[in-house]
Amino acid sequence: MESIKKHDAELFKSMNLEKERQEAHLELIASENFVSEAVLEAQGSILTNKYAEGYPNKRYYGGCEFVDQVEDLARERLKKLFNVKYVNVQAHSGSTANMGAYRAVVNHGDKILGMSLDHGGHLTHGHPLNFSGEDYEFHSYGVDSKTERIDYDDVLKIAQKVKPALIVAGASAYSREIDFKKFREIADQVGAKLMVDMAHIAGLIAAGIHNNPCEFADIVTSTTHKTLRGPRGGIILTNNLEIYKKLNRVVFPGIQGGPLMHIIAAKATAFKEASSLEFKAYMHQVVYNAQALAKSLVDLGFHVVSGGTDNHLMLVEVKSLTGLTGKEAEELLESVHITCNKNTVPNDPEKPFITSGIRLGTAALTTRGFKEEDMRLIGQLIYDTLMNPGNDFVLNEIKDRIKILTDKYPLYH
Ligand code: DSN
Repeated sequence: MESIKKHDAELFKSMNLEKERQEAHLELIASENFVSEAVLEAQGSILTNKYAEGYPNKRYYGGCEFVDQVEDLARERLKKLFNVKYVNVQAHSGSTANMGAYRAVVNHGDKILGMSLDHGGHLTHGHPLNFSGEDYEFHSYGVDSKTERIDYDDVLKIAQKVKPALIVAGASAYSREIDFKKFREIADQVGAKLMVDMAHIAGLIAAGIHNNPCEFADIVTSTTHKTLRGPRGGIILTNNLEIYKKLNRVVFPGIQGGPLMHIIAAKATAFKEASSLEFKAYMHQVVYNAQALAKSLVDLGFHVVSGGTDNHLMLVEVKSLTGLTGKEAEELLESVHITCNKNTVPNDPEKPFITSGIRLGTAALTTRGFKEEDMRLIGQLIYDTLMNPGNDFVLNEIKDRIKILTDKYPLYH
């Protein structure tokens, strides 16, 4: 940040504070990660200067021969990573990727069945204030009240009643492996198309830890910045040529103008990283770490939704044990440098801005090198923090323990 430091002291101050925050805090937000130097370099590169509306070899601007190479590289690597025939790497975000996917496979006003937000779904899966809830008639399925897992028989029953044109599988706060084959069978039984939003678990799928939705779904979307550990952005994948042709028109010129070529370059290098053996080992460690953290929280008396996790995240109901709402827990944890987000738990009596739970994820800390023993210690520190609101002596001790931990695993040397 040398040039920013020299030419824009005001901006540098805030950016540097954020760098220090990332270094000094335990980052447990399940949708965040720390990218490699290569991804950072690509995002900060001269590719940001180029307009390239259209697709490789069919652009609306001159001088695109080299950015064509970049986009082709990203596309080829992505296809190989998920063993899929066609991809679009231009979506600026997960949200526009989902908008593109909906427009490619259903019509305005059609019925769509997705997971309800308060059971782990996502805003773009039909929230009334989101474009998805405005443009389509959304219906929802949730998790079973006893097992707190998706009950596929129940999904089928709802699908038979609703008769949706599209079923959406995928979530932003669901800790169990999703059976995409079962979702395909349900979709086939009711004559619906199947879309999978794999944003949270894309890294696990790339590493072969969870089943690959590209084998079963008509269309698959993802962000690239969560477990996949790339730049902020979206991608869309399909094995269906007709859907692919429509999708490309829908993304450009339908939704977006010029693609962000510097971000596409960063996606390309992230896809290369994600195809390595090191990445596979990293993803396994993410899951081991999540399981160690979940177990330590359960052992300490917390209710972890569904009893544990098969992926990188968990939902922890904090209110019954600590008397704190999710909002209070988030704020208290932040005060000792543990960063996470409040989250509704299934059938939460609290409003989404208050909640009874928090969501924790291990992708970012695992990138720093944290292992299971560190996770067990973090579980204890979370417990000690939430059981001692207002006890400055204990909270300061916890802060010191966290400093030792973050110093042990430096970020960006
Ligand atoms: N906001 C993301 C998350 O935290 O899961 C989803 O887009």
